[in-house]
Amino acid sequence: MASPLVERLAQLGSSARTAVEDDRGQTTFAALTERALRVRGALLADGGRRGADALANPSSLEGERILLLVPPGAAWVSAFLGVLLAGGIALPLSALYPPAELAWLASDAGVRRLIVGDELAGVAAPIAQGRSVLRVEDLERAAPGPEGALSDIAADDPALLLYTSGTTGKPKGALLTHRNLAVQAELLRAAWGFSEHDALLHALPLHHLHGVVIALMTSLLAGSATRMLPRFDAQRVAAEIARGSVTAFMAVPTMYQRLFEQIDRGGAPGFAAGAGALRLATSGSAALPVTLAERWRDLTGAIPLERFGMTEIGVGLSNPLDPGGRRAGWVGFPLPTVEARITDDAGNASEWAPGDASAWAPGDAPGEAPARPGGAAVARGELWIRGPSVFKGYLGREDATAAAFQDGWFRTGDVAERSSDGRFRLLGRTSVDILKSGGYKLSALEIEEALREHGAIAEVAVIGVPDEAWGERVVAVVVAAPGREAECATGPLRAWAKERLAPYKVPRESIVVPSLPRNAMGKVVKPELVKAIAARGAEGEDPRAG
Ligand code: MLC
Ligand code: AMP
Repeated sequence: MASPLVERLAQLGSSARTAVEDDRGQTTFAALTERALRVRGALLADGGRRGADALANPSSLEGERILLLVPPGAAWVSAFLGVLLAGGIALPLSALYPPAELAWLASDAGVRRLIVGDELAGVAAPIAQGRSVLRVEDLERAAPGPEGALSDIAADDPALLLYTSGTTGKPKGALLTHRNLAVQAELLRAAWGFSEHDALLHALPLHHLHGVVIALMTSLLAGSATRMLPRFDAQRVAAEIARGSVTAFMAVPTMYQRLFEQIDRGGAPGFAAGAGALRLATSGSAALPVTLAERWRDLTGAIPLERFGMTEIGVGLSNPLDPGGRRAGWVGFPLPTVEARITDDAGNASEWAPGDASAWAPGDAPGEAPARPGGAAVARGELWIRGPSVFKGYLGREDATAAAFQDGWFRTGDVAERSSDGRFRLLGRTSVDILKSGGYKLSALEIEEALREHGAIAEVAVIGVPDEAWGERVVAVVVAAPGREAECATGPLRAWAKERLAPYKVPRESIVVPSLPRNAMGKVVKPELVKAIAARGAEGEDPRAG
């Protein structure tokens, strides 16, 4: 079967409507498609020129991973689509990553070519190391490349590689196929009522599912306009919303928190009217605190539409478009095509079939999806998901892919509860080592592994402490090598870690302790540490002391 994504892009390709608006101006679907086809042509021609690496098939990159370091905007989208249309796999990364982390990712993904925007040439330079660095501006001026071969791209060909942290030390590259992207975008278009009348305000990072797929692909494939900002900046976002030129906004809870701080500073004139006029405001990637949801409702008349997603499965559960059907603190119902299962501690499973697609027509709240025989009225346990939006596997990690699935179900590692009226809510994670800070998923083990390279650290435990602004705050609890306590204090440790880890993985605090609490097996009892450190914060002590 041919790629449904390519087919949809072809339908949009002649439209004179605005596809992307960035700080350089507006780009129509027709112009964007033309630019993407030129990128495709240049990638194929460049690939074909490289002696030993010559393409076996001159009209397909056949799954070559191409790293993108391009600022958000039309050029990012044309580079991304160009890679996909050439049969390649896009690996979009953040320019905020330090060179060491970018180099590791490029090498894990087997990257031979990078596409960079001029502004980010300096970021790309240290990781070039024998790889070719292509300027997006040059690619967009090339000839469009061989015609007709676009239909050779199959639905199950991988299109996107997103690195996600897990319970192993290093992140794993999740491969999402053309079908995954098309299904996810279509599910959300239908459930959230996107159309060519929409303009989405986009300020999410473009190296994770939320920004690339949930926001950008949904808007783009629905034929909506996407207003792309260079980065999230509360003042800028508040001004755009106040201007009333967008209809939809998607964000992580920390962004809502930042917007309220902006309002409280008196720095968001006209915001309430603009926000109230939005057709849709969604929240995801982390739990939206009920207080924030209610504050948004007081301002706009409706709580944000909260939904649950994950890199490997896309959005699985969503509150309905109809504000009356939403419930604060809950993430809603399985989307059509999504099968959900809850397995309790005793191994008892309840399963729910995909919701009735007609129940997801815009404006309607879905009805009760019947539990299969044996299904409990109220179920609580690990959430498993199955369906066509679930990813293909981790790049080069058959072991990890096999471990992530059981009987064809993807095990999310999230603990969920399903109420008797069919709604789901999340209760936490099965692993204490998976953290969420500002919507970014972090592996405590990955951060510990990096910190252990520091000569002054004898032992370390990384934990997530509940935090109003970030959801969880990353804290390193450290036993220092004798006489080297000063090097383990927050300031010096953060400076050291910033050279090695993406900024949001760097612990916000380091707490030096004489020893770590361990159980009889010698394992650090992290829940105990979290409680102790959260209590210190609550008592108003300086958590940096010690
Ligand atoms: C930035 N910093 C963070 C951080 N983001 N620290 C911890 N956690 C984070 N999430 C650091 C900065 O590096 C900086 O460090 C300091 O905090 C202050 O930075 P800032 O400029 O105030 O922050 P900002 O750059 O504005 O970032 C905040 C944010 C960002 C909320 C805009 O975190 C963000 O874009 N989050 C979205 C993450 C996301 O898209 N997740 C989706 C995953 S997919 P210093 O040292 O300089 O002070 C997924 C599936 C699904 O989860 O369901 O959606
Ligand atoms: P990621 O691996 O970065 O895609 O993050 C996916 C994880 O984010 C999920 O497994 C959940 O733990 C969390 N998540 C996403 N949406 C929500 C939500 N609405 N509420 C709580 N947690 C969420």
